[in-house]
Amino acid sequence: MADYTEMWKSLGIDLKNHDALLAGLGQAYTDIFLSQENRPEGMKYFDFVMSEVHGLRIKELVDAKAQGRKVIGSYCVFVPEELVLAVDGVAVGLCAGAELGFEAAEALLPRNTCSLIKSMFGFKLGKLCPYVESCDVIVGENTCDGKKKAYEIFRPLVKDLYVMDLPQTKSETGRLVLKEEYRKFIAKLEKESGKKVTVQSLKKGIEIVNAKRKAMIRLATLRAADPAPISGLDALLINQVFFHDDPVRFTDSVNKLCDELEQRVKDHKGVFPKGTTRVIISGCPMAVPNWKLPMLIETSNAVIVGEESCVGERGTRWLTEVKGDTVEELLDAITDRYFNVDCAVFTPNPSRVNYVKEMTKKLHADGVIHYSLQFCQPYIIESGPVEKELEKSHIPTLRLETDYSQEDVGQLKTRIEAFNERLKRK
Ligand code: BJ8
Repeated sequence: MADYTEMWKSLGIDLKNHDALLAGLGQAYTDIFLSQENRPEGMKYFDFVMSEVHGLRIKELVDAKAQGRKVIGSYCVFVPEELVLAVDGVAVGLCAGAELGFEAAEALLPRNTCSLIKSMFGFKLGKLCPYVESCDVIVGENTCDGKKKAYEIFRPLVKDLYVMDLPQTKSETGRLVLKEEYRKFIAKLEKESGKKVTVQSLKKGIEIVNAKRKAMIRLATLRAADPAPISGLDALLINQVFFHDDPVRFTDSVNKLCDELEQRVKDHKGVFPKGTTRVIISGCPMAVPNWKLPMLIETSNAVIVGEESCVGERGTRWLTEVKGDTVEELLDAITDRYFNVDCAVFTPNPSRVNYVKEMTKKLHADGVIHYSLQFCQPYIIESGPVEKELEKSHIPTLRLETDYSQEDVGQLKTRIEAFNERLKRK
């Protein structure tokens, strides 16, 4: 990586802490990703992206800002990238996947707050994340109570926090709330960027994001093959990079990788031997560099073939229909698309478990590992009924609760291995 010290300094990054972060991240990446066998050649692009995740990509953001484009950060898949692109902005997902700066975070938040929220604070308070520091606007959303209340404390810490309200029911009123929130968000984006959302710019934004999602759907579909052509770890990584990378370049790279995976499937070539136990992960999103659970699963004689998560199919499986010739009609199409997202903050939320069942069938999975972050009420509470429903449908399910620490690695590994034994006897 080139020397980006001056760029990081200009963004106000704490260089000492940041150096330690990059060193830890680099080592973890080598140990977890580069040590895998039979990786597709196409993963080299994503290895490169990760090696430059705080370098080249940040330079691109800085350059975009110099050209007058606005960088909009978010923590949730309910924030439509289409709208950001329609004002020629750059959308970045802010990751919050590491146990960093937790001490500082716990001075502002209760200890029993989920790791994702603590990490969001930790990165900001520790001045560790050049993405956060590059944002002109950070968008929060009223989803779970944890995030909703945490944003009140987060507001004074950042330059411009814009909080979007979200419905909690899939009702006609709920859809109306979402549409009005997206309308207000357009107004905010237009004000910040000085650019108008037009039919043309919105259609272009929709097409770019749809192409990105189509590539991810193609990737997800290829994972139905046995042997699995790509590891769950690599597929998760691609889902994580989805939130940071330039969307057009990303789409191109995923499609190139899929060409290679198609050939692998034809040649019956995979990352694990044919017949390896296949699992799906369902639950909370896994942000970079939260790789603990997938690493434990895939080093326990099982392969992950799908993620029912916002960093996974819940975030990518729906396209926005390009229908309508007015901004209003396109806004309706965008609202319809996002209103499908079956986050556990919705009540009731039957489509989520139904989709887990569908995924299990189409990806030929042997079982489901339900992953909740500790103190995440929506997913922990929903995990009980999800497990019941899946087991009723003869889909073995393991419920795990964890955080970003490494303390429970041994215990998790034992439970995963016991679950794999159960799947083998199925
Ligand atoms: S649409 S899943 S990205 S809200 S883990 S902070 S829920 S206490 S992340 Fe999410 Fe949007 Fe929903 Fe998806 Fe709260 Fe749970 Fe923490 Fe969470």
